[in-house]
Amino acid sequence: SRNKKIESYFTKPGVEVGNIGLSKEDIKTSFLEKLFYSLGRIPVVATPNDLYTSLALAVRDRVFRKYVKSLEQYAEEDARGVAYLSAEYLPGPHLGNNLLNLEIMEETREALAELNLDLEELLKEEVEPGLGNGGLGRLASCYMDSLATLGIPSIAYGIRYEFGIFKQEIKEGWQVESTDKWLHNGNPWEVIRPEISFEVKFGGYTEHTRDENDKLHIEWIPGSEVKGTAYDTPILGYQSNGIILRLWKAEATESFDFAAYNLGDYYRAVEKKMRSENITKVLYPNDENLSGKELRLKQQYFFVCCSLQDIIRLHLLQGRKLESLHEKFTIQLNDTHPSIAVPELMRLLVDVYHMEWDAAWMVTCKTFAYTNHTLLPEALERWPVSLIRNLLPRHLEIIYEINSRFINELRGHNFTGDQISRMSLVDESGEPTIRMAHLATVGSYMINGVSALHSGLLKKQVLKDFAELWPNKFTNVTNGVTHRRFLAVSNPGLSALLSEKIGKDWLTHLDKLKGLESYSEDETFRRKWMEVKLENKRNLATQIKELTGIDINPEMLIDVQVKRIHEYKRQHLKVLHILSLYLRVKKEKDTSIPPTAFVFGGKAAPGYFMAKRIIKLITAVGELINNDPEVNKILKVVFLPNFSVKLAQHVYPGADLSEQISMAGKEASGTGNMKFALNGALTIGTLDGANVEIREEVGEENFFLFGLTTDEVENKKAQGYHPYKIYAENENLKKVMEFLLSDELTRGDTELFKPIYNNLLHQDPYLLMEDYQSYIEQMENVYHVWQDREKWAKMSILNVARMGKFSSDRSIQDYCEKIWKVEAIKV
Ligand code: NBX
Repeated sequence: SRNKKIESYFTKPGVEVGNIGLSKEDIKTSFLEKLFYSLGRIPVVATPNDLYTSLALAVRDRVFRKYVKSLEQYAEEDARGVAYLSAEYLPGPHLGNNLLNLEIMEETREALAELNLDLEELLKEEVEPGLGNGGLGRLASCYMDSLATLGIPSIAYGIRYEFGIFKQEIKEGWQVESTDKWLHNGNPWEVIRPEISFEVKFGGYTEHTRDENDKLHIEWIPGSEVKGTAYDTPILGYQSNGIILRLWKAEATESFDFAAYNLGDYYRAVEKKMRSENITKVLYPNDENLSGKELRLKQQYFFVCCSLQDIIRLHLLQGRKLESLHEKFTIQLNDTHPSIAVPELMRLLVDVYHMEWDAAWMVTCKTFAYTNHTLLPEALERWPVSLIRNLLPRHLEIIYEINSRFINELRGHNFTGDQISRMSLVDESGEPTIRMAHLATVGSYMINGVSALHSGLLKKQVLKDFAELWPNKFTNVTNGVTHRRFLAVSNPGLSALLSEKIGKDWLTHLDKLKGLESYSEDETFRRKWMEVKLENKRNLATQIKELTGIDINPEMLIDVQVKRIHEYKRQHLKVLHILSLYLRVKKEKDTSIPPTAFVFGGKAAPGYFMAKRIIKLITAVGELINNDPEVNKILKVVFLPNFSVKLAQHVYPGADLSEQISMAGKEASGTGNMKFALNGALTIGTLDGANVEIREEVGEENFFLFGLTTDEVENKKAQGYHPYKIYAENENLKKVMEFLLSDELTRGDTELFKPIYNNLLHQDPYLLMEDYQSYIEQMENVYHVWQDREKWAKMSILNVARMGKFSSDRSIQDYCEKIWKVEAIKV
């Protein structure tokens, strides 16, 4: 009501505040205004970053115009909404995507051209927020895109890491890490919201007292406090309004500044300030669990605590009661990273808002839903009880209370003692730890895996007992990717060809791609298809040259494996295949192999010894092959440094072959597999994760399958697996393996690849030896089909035509229907 006068300007029909038009002239004017008046720059001294920032600010105004409208609408409709809690996001560059969503890509290109500027050059200037490790963080961002496009009332919460995932350089073939200073040039896409800030407590102890009615009151007396402040980034949808990505930054609380009445206290206050800010300093670059890292638990609690306080604020702001929280909000936990939210919501409801335990537990269990992203035992989060006791003493009490009530329930259901100790939230087999997956499962109304296979295994392995207890709480939502970023923005050539044939509806309804199927029989269309691919391959070759200095002939088969480096993902299986080809060319003088460029990319966790060695292996093989004139016309090996969303957008469109070769049962879903196929690459892969469903959709005749199935893997391991035997009986494999130790490859450092060699020969937990022959044979088949380009093109077209299922729009619709029961708001 205070701002009624201002509001009248905003809501007057047909009246816009400021210049936010979408014509070429409007964009040009805004761009110049931003350059002169927001940055205070004259053209002669404007840097490329100034020009980029001016354009970004001009676009941001238009994004906010839409976002503000959607806010109004949500408030009016009092709709049920989603809060998405994720410790990681990988949005990728914002500018190009926002131009697409606003449908002003061409107008902007022309406006800049009239100023003698090149849009592509400005797009290159953007530094992306690397606030995640890989698939899980990127998935969260794909989901933001679809939530916005579909008009689902939602808000995404996370952490504003000052330093994101490390920058990877390759020095003498090894990965070298340096800090990612993504905020160095400022960030035109975010707005600080100083008024949206909350206090977060840590440490201390709890005090239990009884009042005159013998009611128990529990107070948490913290040892320290920090403040979390909101930084908002609008995420626009296609032809629709946006949603907010709200990231929390840690700061010192005011009270510490005020306490500084003398010099000694002043310095102590400053020190405290620095310690507080540490919480959101840096992303842990591990895509596995790092048990016992106190700062990591602090990060998790910090962002969960701020987010829940914000959700409660929004709920109460609408004049509602906390008893109805679950009716207005559903909170999605992106893996267990935010699962401390379960006891935290209980604490807020019971201790702060004085709700009875049972009522609070009812609200809590109806509010949360949990997505699991991994079955790897080493990746499941567990926190030592001692650590939680020190950092979050009240939460430990609440977890114990939840657990004891849960165990009572199990006793009522006649679960055996064995089952109960398996299911307990507390693992007491060694140092007592809290199993966060169990906590998330007990505290949620729904639990989902991320592909059909993975969701099935979740019920058979990790959460077996829970699935027996609550069969209806388990479901599957197969992952998806935003085809707007990963096709429309990143592959304009293919997009134009698609739209020319089937119209533009695929941008919002990816299943419209089905309309392409018949064109696979059309020779002219196939030619155009291959021309577009070749152009994309040229572009990729240029990128490769710029980043590595290596020349790739774009006519080669471009065979790509980009993803985090992990033994289960088996980058080293690909290396064994490359070495087998090398030995064929070199020793057998076989020149019949079709020219192929093998492209790798991905980061290794800095403390993951084997993964770093695998990078060194790839680059050593590259050195050997790329510099050997006898081989390098036929084979090339490239390791692309610092794989990121930005780089990925160049890679997927230029790939012919997509490598999805994890050991069956290990990759929860994979999402790169979808991005490749969507851009017309064919897949060689195992029956793992979403590969299974991709193959189902595109047809088995259009997918190169190899390797053991999940069941076969299990049986093999149960029977006792002997990799050495397989090696000893396969002459070709033996030669390849011995080559790992050769002077040619190691340049005399015989120890260099021994750890990999020994591991494969004697343990081989991911069955490379077992799957080797099947892989080599399927690669021969790939080459066979590649020789027939017409057939390849047909398969490529059919792959794209049948990828409709893998849009994140479909995934979000699944979440809405199967889990959230939330409906879109029409705008
Ligand atoms: O999540 C990935 C899975 O490995 C993929 O199969 C799946 O497609 C993707 C999306 O569902 N998991 C993943 O990326 N995990 C992490 O990045 C991660 C980060 C921090 C951490 C543990 C895992 N502590």
